[in-house]
Amino acid sequence: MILMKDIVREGHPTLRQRAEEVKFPLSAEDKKLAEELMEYVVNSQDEEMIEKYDLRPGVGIAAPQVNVAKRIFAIHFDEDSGENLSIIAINPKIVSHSVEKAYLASGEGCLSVDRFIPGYVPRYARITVKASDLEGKEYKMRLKGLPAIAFQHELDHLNGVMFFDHINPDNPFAEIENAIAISRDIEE
Ligand code: NB4
Ligand code: NI
Repeated sequence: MILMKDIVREGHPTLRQRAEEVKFPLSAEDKKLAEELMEYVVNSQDEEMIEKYDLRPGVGIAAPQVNVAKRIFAIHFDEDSGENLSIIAINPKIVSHSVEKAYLASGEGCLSVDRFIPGYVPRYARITVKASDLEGKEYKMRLKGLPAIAFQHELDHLNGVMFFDHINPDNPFAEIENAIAISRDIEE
């Protein structure tokens, strides 16, 4: 299972690389990696597992964060989070997006960043995405709200982009044109 020691941190070169497309059928290694990414996210939302393995809670994690430059990530919102989304995304793409932007009112954090970086992270409010599942079957979905924010945060990791790259350096809380604020209580 993935532990915090396996997660590379800010400054590690893999976090600034463009990750490679994954070939199908998936190798046993890639299948195991994808499943372990999902396992981490699910474990990181389980009080006992958090306690036992000192995990940092998360709703998503991308392969480059465990030092594998491959285009795979997992996102998991458990049922009582009100968002029912649990996906493994392989070779994900944003097909189209709204003009309207959105941002988390509380800002964003990252398992690969061991410091709080204040500021709004502007993202698209609504996106249509496509990706492949473990069997190589392509799926398409429309996302909005926190799931859309999470998908864009993870996709950024596959392109070597960190959330703080999007924060306005001069005024981190500058009003973002044509954007909606998403407020969620994020207990991290
Ligand atoms: C990815 C998120 C940062 C902004 C929003 C949130 C948490 C992360 C990073 C968008 C995606 C990880 C991956 C949370 C969290 C709310 C839901 C359910 C019960 C606890 C969980 C806490 F932990 N971000 N952490 N950061 N990243 N919500 N929640 N709660 O997930 O670096 O690249 O369990
Ligand atoms: Ni992250």
